[in-house]
This record gives sequence, structure tokens and C-alpha cells, in this order.
Amino acid sequence: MATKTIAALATFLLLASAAVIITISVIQTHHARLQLKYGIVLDCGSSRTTVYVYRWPADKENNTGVVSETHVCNVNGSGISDWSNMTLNKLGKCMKEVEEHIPSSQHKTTPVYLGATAGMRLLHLQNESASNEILLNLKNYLKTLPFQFKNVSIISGEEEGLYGWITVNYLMNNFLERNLWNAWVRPHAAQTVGSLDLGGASTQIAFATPDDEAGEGQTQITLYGYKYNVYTHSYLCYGKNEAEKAVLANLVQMSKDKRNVLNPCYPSGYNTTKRAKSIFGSNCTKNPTNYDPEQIIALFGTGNVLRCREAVRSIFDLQSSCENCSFNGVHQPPVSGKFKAYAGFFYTSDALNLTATSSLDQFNRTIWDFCSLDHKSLLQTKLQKKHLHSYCYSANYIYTLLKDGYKFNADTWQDIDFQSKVNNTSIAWTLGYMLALSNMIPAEAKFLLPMKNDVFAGLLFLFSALTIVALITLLIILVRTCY
Ligand SMILES: *[C@@H]1O[C@H](CO)[C@@H](O)[C@H](O)[C@H]1NC(C)=O
Ligand SMILES: *[C@@H]1O[C@H](CO)[C@@H](O)[C@H](O)[C@H]1NC(C)=O
Ligand SMILES: *[C@@H]1O[C@H](CO)[C@@H](O)[C@H](O)[C@H]1NC(C)=O
Ligand SMILES: *[C@@H]1O[C@H](CO)[C@@H](O)[C@H](O)[C@H]1NC(C)=O
Ligand SMILES: *[C@@H]1O[C@H](CO)[C@@H](O)[C@H](O)[C@H]1NC(C)=O
Ligand SMILES: *[C@@H]1O[C@H](CO)[C@@H](O)[C@H](O)[C@H]1NC(C)=O
Ligand SMILES: *[C@@H]1O[C@H](CO)[C@@H](O)[C@H](O)[C@H]1NC(C)=O
Ligand SMILES: *[C@@H]1O[C@H](CO)[C@@H](O)[C@H](O)[C@H]1NC(C)=O
Ligand SMILES: *[C@@H]1O[C@H](CO)[C@@H](O)[C@H](O)[C@H]1NC(C)=O
Ligand SMILES: *[C@@H]1O[C@H](CO)[C@@H](O)[C@H](O)[C@H]1NC(C)=O
Ligand SMILES: *[C@@H]1O[C@H](CO)[C@@H](O)[C@H](O)[C@H]1NC(C)=O
Ligand SMILES: CC(=O)N[C@H]1CO[C@H](CO)[C@@H](O)[C@@H]1O
Repeated sequence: MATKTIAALATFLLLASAAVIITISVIQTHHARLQLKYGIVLDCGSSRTTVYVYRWPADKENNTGVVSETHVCNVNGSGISDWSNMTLNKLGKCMKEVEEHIPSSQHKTTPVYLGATAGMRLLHLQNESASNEILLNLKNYLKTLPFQFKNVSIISGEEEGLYGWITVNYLMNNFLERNLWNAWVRPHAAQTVGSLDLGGASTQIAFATPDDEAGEGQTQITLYGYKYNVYTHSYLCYGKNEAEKAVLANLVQMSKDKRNVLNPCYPSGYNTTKRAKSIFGSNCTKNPTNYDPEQIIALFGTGNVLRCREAVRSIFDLQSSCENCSFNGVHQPPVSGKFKAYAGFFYTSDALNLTATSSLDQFNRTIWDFCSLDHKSLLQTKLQKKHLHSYCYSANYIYTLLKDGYKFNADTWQDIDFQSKVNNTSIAWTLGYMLALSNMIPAEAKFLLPMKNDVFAGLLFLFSALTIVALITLLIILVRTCY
């Protein structure tokens, strides 16, 4: 009689506990899907503008890794620093697309940010009023959209580097992870990943150093209650396109015939012409004396890797004798930890099938083989025709920048992962920027254990314990009955 009662009680307890656990879990997951929030960031780079749409569950907005990218639109045309009366029309096409990707009931509460990078930094140096006028046009335009207008600005190179670093580590859940009881804690190994960004007009490096004190070039930031010392530097004019102008400028300067110039970085069989101003008109190249902006310069490809590398190296000052320096006398601690190399680093290495290669030697050899292909053979590959002639240059550029510039060696090269996305979201400064400006990565860690999660963990623990007690009781009864 007593055994039967206990068995019945235990069975009831078992079923009830199971029901409660399932209910809690369902409520918890259901709650997470309750409401989604959206954010829009426009990345106005030197050569193009990209619009990113992000989405996250409203009640989890302070958690790590919950924001993901839901839509990306590349604006047709060149960067905003080459402003024309078509710019807003082209941007408008993307913003229409974006409107369709966000439920209209959410438009009013969706923040929109615009950040301009190196192209506008250069224009700002050259002609401040022109850059202010462009930003004002954009601001007025964005204010006409149904979204919540937040900010239009030129972000500094250091911000760009730091936001890129935040994005990478946020997406990889390096700041926080859930423990067994569903609470957020700092991951065991607590390793962050460095960030290597290559745009058209600038390049950024950012990585956390083990130092306790913030040294030269380092920023101390507190995220979720933990301090990080992040070294970051942005090199204006060392983006892929501006650096190529500097390389071409040096080739022209060193050529005997200034109108017919051999370019070892173009594949052999590829010849082209350029106006002098497209090379020397940039603030990143030194103007020769008596230069005629309209002068036509013919460039003849020779596909000579050794010469190309020499030409690329000529734009770096690698002579500085300072210890712990990258190039041009810039202080940089020795690189440490793993790195994600994205944007231009990724496009170039992807085109040469180099993303899966982790050895420096293999990287070099692949570039070597690629550059020796003539233009005709390159036309047989699946590579985009538009960029075909520039890959030998850009491959040698990223090789030189990483190896001779940032001082990656055969050992540390293996720590570089060439990627454009993590968990299906683009690695770009834009996400880190939105997270920072909307206070979605608080410095304090207090809120990380909100009642909801505590209660959830507590209940889960209690009912799991009850389930186990009930199971053991039933088992004992079963064993007793059988023997
Ligand atoms: C996120 O954190 C901020 C600042 O700590 C706080 O004001 C906000 O209420 C939090 N949001 C959520 C959804 O917990
Ligand atoms: C960009 O231009 C192409 C071809 O002109 C067009 O098909 C495409 O829809 C345009 N995209 C946007 C976002 O404007
Ligand atoms: C820009 O506007 C000017 C004057 O209104 C016009 O002449 C020109 O064709 C326009 N350019 C483009 C690309 O629409
Ligand atoms: C700067 O830009 C403004 C507006 O676009 C233009 O009127 C002016 O001529 C420019 N100044 C220089 C020095 O190029
Ligand atoms: C807009 O961004 C600039 C530069 O980051 C900053 O100085 C300014 O305070 C921001 N304005 C607003 C309203 O957030
Ligand atoms: C993707 O996100 C999940 C959870 O959000 C995380 O556990 C995982 O580490 C992420 N993947 C990568 C490659 O970082
Ligand atoms: C490019 O120039 C070289 C040297 O003048 C010439 O031999 C070659 O035929 C040219 N190639 C093309 C495609 O015009
Ligand atoms: C260079 O970096 C190493 C490693 O961080 C450090 O031990 C050394 O003191 C640094 N040297 C200088 C001159 O800063
Ligand atoms: C990269 O690999 C793909 C597929 O394996 C091939 O079609 C393409 O030609 C390769 N590209 C280069 C530059 O070797
Ligand atoms: C790069 O590879 C080429 C061809 O294999 C080789 O001749 C050259 O010495 C290598 N350069 C470096 C710096 O390893
Ligand atoms: C990643 O995103 C693409 C396009 O946004 C989508 O088609 C794909 O299903 C996504 N993959 C995963 C694993 O979520
Ligand atoms: C060639 C060119 O545009 N040079 C400009 C670069 O920027 C400086 C300001 O930092 C201007 O004074 C130069 O005219």
C-alpha cells in the first residue's frame, strides 16, 4: 500500500517536473522570439557605400553574439567623396530595399547611422567645405526616411580599427558565453582575436595586448565588466587603391620614359592608359614637378613578381631602426594571438584560392605562380574580368603589408584567418559601431544576470533535482518489487 502510494507520488512528481521543465524552456525560447529589433548602418568607404541591416531579439539586446546581419545592399557607383547628383538616387535604391526588409511597424524605432571612412578623411584634409557639404546632403536625405535618424560623421581611423575588433570578438562570442546554468560568464580561455581590415584608402590593425597598462597606441576599454588593452593603428593612404596609386607613381617617377611605363604588377599582355591626375591627383602620392594632370600615361604589364614586390615595398619606410615598430616609424607591439583578416585581405586571398592556406611559404609560391600567368590565361579563369589585371598587385600588396609591414613571420602567419564573415554576419566596423553607439555592450556586467535568467536557472536546477529524486525513487521501488 505504502509502496504504491510512493510510486504514484514519484510518478506524479516525475511527470509534473518534466512538464514544468518543458514549459519553462518553451516560455524561455518563445519569449526570445517575442520581438525583434533592427538597426541600419551605412558604411561610406572610399570606393563604395554599403548598407547593413542588423536584427536582434529585443529582450536580449545587451547579451553578446545575438545581433546578426539580415540584409546587405551595395550601393551602385563610387564612394561618396566622388559626389554627383546621382549619388542620392543610387543610395535611394538601397534604402528602398532596406525598407522592405524591416516590418513597417518597426521603421520609426529603427536607428540609422552613417559613418564615412578614409575616402572622406582624405577629402576632409583636401577640401573641408566640400566634405562638410556632402555630409550635410546625406544627413538631410537620411532625415527624410521613415527611420530614426541617429548620426552622420567621419569616423577616425582608430575608431574604425577598434570597432572592427569589437565586431570580430562579439560575433565569435569571445566576450561572454553561457555557462551550464544559462548565465553569462567570461569564457574560460578568455582569448580575443585580432582584427585586420583593408579598405580602399586605409588599413587598420587592432589586437589586445597582455599588458596591464595601456601603452603607446593602446586604448583601454571595459566591456561586460572586463578590461581590455587594445592596440590599434590606422594607416591612411595604405588602403589597396591609394597604395596602388603610390606604387604607380613610383614606377612612373623611376621610368626613363614618363609616358610609357612598364608595370611589373600587371600581367604580361595587359596594357592600359591612365591620365596623370588619376595617379598624382591623390593626396597620397607626391606630386612630381611640372605635372600635367591631363597627360596620358601608357602602362605595359610585364608580370614580374620580383620587380612588383620591389615596387610595392618602395612605398613603405622599412628602414626605421626603432624596436617594436611596423613601418614609417609607427610603434607596434609584436603581433600576438589569432587574427581575422577581412575586407580587402579576404577578397584578394579568396580570388587566388589562398584562404585555406596557412603557410607563408605557400602564400608566396601561389602569388608567384599567379603573377606569371599572362593576361590571356587569366581570361580563362573564373575571376571577375574587371579586376583581373589588379590581383597580382593586390596579392603582393597584402603579402608585403602583413609580412614586412605588420611583421607577421612564418610562425605567426598561421594565426591569420582570411574570412569575410563569422556566423553568417559580415566582419565590418559597422556592427561594433552600432553596438557601441547604442550602448548595447555595457561596461558594467551587473545586468548580465537579470532575474529572468537567475530564476530560470534556479527553477531548472530545482526541477531537474526533483526529476532525479523521482526517478531514483521509482527505480528503488521497481527493484524492490521485482526481487
Ligand atoms: C541594456 O543595458 C542598458 C545600460 O546598461 C540598460 O539601460 C538597458 O535597459 C539594457 N537593456 C536590456 C534589454 O536589458
Ligand atoms: C546596380 O546596377 C545594376 C545594373 O545597372 C542593377 O541591376 C542593380 O539593380 C543596381 N543595384 C542597386 C542596389 O541599385
Ligand atoms: C547633374 O546635374 C546637372 C545639372 O542639373 C546635369 O546637367 C547633369 O546631367 C546631371 N548629371 C547626372 C549624372 O545626372
Ligand atoms: C572645395 O569644394 C567646394 C565645394 O565643392 C568648391 O566650390 C571649391 O572650389 C573647392 N576648393 C578647392 C580648393 O578645391
Ligand atoms: C555623432 O558622431 C560624432 C563622431 O563620432 C560624435 O562626436 C557626435 O557626438 C555624434 N552625435 C550624436 C548625436 O550622437
Ligand atoms: C557562432 O555563434 C555561436 C552561438 O551564437 C557560437 O557558439 C559560435 O562559436 C559562433 N561561431 C564562430 C565561428 O565563432
Ligand atoms: C602590350 O604591349 C606590349 C609591348 O609593347 C606588346 O608586345 C603587346 O602586344 C601589347 N598587348 C596588347 C594586348 O596590346
Ligand atoms: C618590444 O616588445 C617586447 C615584447 O612585448 C618587449 O619585451 C620589449 O621591451 C619591447 N621593446 C621596446 C623597446 O619597447
Ligand atoms: C580557384 O579554384 C577554383 C575551383 O577549384 C578554380 O576554378 C579557379 O580557377 C581557381 N582560381 C585560381 C586563381 O587559381
Ligand atoms: C617565393 O617563392 C618563389 C618561387 O617559389 C621563390 O623563388 C622565392 O624565393 C620565395 N620568396 C620568399 C621570400 O620566400
Ligand atoms: C546565411 O545567409 C545567407 C544569405 O543571407 C542565407 O542564404 C543562408 O541560409 C544563411 N546560412 C545560415 C547557416 O544561416
Ligand atoms: C595634392 C593635395 O591635394 N595635397 C593636399 C593634401 O592635404 C593637405 C592638407 O593636409 C593640403 O594642404 C594639400 O594641398
